[in-house]
Amino acid sequence: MRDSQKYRYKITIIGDGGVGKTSLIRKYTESAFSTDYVKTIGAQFSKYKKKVKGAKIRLLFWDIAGQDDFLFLRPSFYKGSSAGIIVYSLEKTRLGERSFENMQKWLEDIKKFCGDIPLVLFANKIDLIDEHTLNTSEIEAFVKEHNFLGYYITSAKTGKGVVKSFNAIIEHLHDKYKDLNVPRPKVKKEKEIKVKNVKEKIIKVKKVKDKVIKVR
Ligand SMILES: Nc1nc2c(ncn2[C@@H]2O[C@H](COP(=O)(O)OP(=O)(O)OP(=O)(O)O)[C@@H](O)[C@H]2O)c(=O)[nH]1
Ligand SMILES: [Mg+2]
Repeated sequence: MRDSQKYRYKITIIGDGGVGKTSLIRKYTESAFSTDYVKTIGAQFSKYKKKVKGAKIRLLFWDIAGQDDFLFLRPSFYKGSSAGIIVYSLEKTRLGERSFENMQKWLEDIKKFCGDIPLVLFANKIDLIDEHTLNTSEIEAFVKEHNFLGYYITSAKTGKGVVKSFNAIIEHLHDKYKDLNVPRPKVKKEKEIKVKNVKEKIIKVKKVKDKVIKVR
């Protein structure tokens, strides 16, 4: 398959600080996990290649810092997102509770800058609670009310739900956008034509200038 048949999607991951955004991306892209918490500064992106139904897909995961210190930078990081993942933590702590409450804020934030892009919810850190005690009715209501594609119960630590959830959103994106995603050679060709046109224009302008000079 030629380079020309690659597709590109930007997936933006948001949610409160410490819920596990960086860890989830790392688990999916590198199968690795660390218990250390290194706060993301501003944002960081990870490139990842994947094949879906024979098509080469290039993914760009934009991991947005959850801490409010970086609030002012967010609009520029959101730009061009094909889809969004909102993460909250299931842990029974203040961080966990607040991360659920703040999902509304994150949702408004991404909608403001990206419009109606496909969204999914990840309820992370399932390993920290007893799964049998998990009541999914609140999550289901939120997802339904805001028209999310769905939700996934995940753990970046054990890997539970991680591959399945990322794959699902990538496959959905590809189904939705594959016909709109312009293969690279077409883009190159258009650019070449534009450059040619610009050159021609420059030449024409020069000629006109010459004429003007001649008239003078
Ligand atoms: N037990 C458990 N810990 C997790 C899980 N996911 C992340 N953590 C831990 O939670 C802490 C925060 O994880 P990060 O991935 O850095 O969180 P973040 O959402 O990227 O945080 P910011 O960069 O500040 O926005 C780290 O200590 C991780 O090891 C999980 O599924 N289970
Ligand atoms: Mg992070």
